[in-house]
Amino acid sequence: MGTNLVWKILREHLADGASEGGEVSLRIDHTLTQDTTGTMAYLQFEAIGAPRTRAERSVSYVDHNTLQTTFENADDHNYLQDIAAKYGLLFSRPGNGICHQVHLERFGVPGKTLLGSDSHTPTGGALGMLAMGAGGLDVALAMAGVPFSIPMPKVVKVELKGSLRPWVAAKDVVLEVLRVLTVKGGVGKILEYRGEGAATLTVPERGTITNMGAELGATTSIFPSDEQTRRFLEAQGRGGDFRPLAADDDAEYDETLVIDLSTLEPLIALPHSPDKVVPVREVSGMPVDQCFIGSCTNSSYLDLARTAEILRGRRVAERTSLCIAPGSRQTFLMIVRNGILSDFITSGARILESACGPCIGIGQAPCSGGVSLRTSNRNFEGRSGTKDALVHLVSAETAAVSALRGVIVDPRTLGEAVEVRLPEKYIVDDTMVLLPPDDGASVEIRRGPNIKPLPEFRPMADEIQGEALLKMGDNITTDHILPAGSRIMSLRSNLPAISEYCFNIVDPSFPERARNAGGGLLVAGENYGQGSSREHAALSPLFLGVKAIIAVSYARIHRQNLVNAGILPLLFEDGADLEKIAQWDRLELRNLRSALAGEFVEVRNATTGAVLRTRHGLSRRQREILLAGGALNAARNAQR
Ligand code: MIC
Ligand code: SF4
Repeated sequence: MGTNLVWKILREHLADGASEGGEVSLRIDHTLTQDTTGTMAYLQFEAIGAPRTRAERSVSYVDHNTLQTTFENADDHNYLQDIAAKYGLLFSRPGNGICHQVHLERFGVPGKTLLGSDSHTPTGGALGMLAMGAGGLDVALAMAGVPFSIPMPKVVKVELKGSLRPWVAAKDVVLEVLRVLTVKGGVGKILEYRGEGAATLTVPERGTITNMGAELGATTSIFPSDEQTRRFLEAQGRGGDFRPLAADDDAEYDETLVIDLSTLEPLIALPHSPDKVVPVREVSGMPVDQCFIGSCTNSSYLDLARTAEILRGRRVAERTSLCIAPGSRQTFLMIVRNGILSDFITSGARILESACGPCIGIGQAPCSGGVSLRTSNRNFEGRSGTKDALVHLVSAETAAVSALRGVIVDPRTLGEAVEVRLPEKYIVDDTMVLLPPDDGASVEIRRGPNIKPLPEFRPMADEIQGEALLKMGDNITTDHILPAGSRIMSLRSNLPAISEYCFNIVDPSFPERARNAGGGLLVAGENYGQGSSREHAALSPLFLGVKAIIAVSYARIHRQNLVNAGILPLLFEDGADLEKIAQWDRLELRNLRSALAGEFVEVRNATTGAVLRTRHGLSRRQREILLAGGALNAARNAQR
């Protein structure tokens, strides 16, 4: 039996083979960070004490906190720029674009591993990279040369048959996958796309699909490196980076999903979850307050060129605002030079800088109760900046046609489909990427007052006692745990300040209650911590005294972030036991060191007298990290 593409790349990168506890540890070739996770990642990299990044290519991007209403963000940008110069990283300046788009265009290489402190790092899978998201500390460790571990993945063959019909987009493909698999359907899995349908999709279209694999909870998604990849890299002036890569014809997979592209129609994810997917026609006619075309999912030149074909010579509806953010400076330059920008402005669109912007609630918050149609990847409650906004996720085509009509509408109603091809040559101008000096030793690092020292990490106690400070249901997102938005996100380098917003969307009184109770535990349902890679969603609860969490299941990145922070993430042995704990119940966990050596950890509910069995499901590596009081302590101990 032959080998699938995922295992071909994994095998080339195995650090210690498959280790105990069902993990695979991998050598990492490329790393990326973005500003809102980067500051914490580099504070930790400094604490690890490595002289320079050991990755082949490390890029620090500034693309999230680009709105500078007060000093914090600009200070953080300066810190990141100096860190890059000192430690041998490329620095992509604010204005150069969204990390995933820019990495795809300028840096991604087929067959390489990429670790990024952002959950949408798997976008790189569009080029045949094995690209994974992680917390900042894991990226810092990878830069210091420490292998990165993932749970032994199940590889899913996603066989794409046929080809897309007019007006149906790559976004509709991934929305269909979300409809079928749901937001937890990808946990522990890598999706490998292949088949005749895959061959018809360009790299930017593949990028839309691999990008939203993050919403499935998948470890990553990947396409083969084929003629489409060669064309894209050559158009980027990087033909030399091309390497053909594909699964063997008789490759084995753990699971298979077949999608016939020719049967798909325009789809839409309804509020507040990316898997609440229905055909657009089912909700057509609903008035739309706002459309946003942008984000790392749908902001490529191809997306904007298609949008221009739709908008040219037409006007945006009077009660609808259309904003467009090109994903990268390259795309921006392209649309300026070929007149697309003028088409946009003439149609009444509002143009934003190349950055995450509205996707993460940094600007363009919808009106109260507003209906917003976005080409981004997440429509979690409150993420747009307006708690009661109704955010829907769609393709650029659906957003553009709906912006013209002022109501949600199936784009097929516009008539003949637009035909846009991948450019022969992209404009290449990398002057907004700064190269580090050969020796950065003398670089002085500017540290603004927003950059606060790291918290103290203490070795795990043998006994944990406390109240269940919060009891939550299924699919709690990192936006619930630590909300997005420009105000809160500017505090990412300031743990004491940002912790005041911990669980703000669930219960704003949480920080005060946690402090008054002297810390405690959290209880949750399935897929706890889905969404972002932000390790602040673990560090803030830690800062407020949370010592353990008991959940039915966890999202991969968040679970590892909890371990890295030194918070014990336990699993209910029987999901129904969730009902045996109420908020405020007093919980006791004893003899933890010996319990962790085995499989089970007993939790006593001192309020009701019930005794529950939980599992830890942790590898030896993870247990050692927890006992040391987090990954930073463990790394420091290893150096002694
Ligand atoms: C997101 O899309 O939620 C973010 C903002 O890009 C996060 C990273 C962060 O919280 O800084 C992610 O996806 O990892
Ligand atoms: Fe930025 Fe949104 Fe992409 Fe996150 S999902 S990296 S906030 S554009």
